[in-house]
Amino acid sequence: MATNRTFTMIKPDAVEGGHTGAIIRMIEEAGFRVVAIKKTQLTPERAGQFYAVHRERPFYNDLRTYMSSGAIVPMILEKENAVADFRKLIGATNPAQAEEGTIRKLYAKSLEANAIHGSDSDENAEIESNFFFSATEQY
Ligand code: RTP
Ligand code: MG
Repeated sequence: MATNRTFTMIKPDAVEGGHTGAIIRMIEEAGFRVVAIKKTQLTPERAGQFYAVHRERPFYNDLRTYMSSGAIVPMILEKENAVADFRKLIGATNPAQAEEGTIRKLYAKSLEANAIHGSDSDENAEIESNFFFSATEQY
């Protein structure tokens, strides 16, 4: 399988909780290379844009508010089979259903405040990477 990329962000609850370093360590120990990284905060408008695919869902407004409530740490990651392997590393959306040893099992607080995002396809990984990083920041 060829090396490819995924996009992630550590969400406000996990940054606020002081788990950024531990989460990045887990990601690197799982074999991912950090291609790009920063700390920033979304406005409600930009959070809504990022999760626009969910705009008809009942949780959309809460999600916008939560995702703009504090600092986040977006990253681009590289590894063989990056998208699928990263989704495995983070675990199920609902931490109550996440497997032992996954990032969400260890650090998520709730279904909404679930510590970390992971792209769900190669196509979305590229769109989401470009949402946060210019071409000259992606090494
Ligand atoms: P993500 O996009 O953040 O990696 O999460 P995911 O694929 O595992 O889950 P998705 O269905 O894309 O949902 C996006 C985020 O919305 C919040 N959520 N809240 N209250 C609710 O019912 C609910 N459901 C989802 C979570 O923060 C979820 O990660
Ligand atoms: Mg998703």
